[in-house]
Amino acid sequence: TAIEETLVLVKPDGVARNLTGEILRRIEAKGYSLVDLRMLQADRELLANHYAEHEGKPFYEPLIEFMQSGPTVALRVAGNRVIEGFRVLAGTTDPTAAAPGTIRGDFGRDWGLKVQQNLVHGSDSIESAERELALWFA
Ligand code: DAT
Ligand code: MG
Repeated sequence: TAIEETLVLVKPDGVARNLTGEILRRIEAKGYSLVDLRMLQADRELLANHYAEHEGKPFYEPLIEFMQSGPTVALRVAGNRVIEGFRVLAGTTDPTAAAPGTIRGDFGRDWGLKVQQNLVHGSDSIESAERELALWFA
């Protein structure tokens, strides 16, 4: 297998809860390599591009609002099968249902908001990883 790169985001809830270090620790402990890192306040244009596949869905507007609520940490992470591997580390989308041992399962919960605050994003395919890395590390 070829070495892949993926985009990981520590979303505004993860940054606000001081979980950036813990999330980085898990990625590094798994054996993946951190290639690049930046902290930024995402604007609507970036987020509309990033979440284009979800435009029109009921959670889209609250998601875009939430993602602008504070700084995000963007990580370029490399390793064999890292795209799949990080999504396993992250756990399922709904943090209530995410397995313990995963980032979302250990640190996430339902806060009663319209949006799922689930701490992290990970690209879901080689194509989306390339597209998303170009957006966040332009
Ligand atoms: P993932 O982040 O696990 O790849 P996704 O791409 O389907 O999930 O959705 C992107 C984000 O949108 C997700 O992290 C949280 C939010 N979201 C998804 N489904 C949702 C839902 N049913 N209700 C509220 N927010 C949702
Ligand atoms: Mg997704």
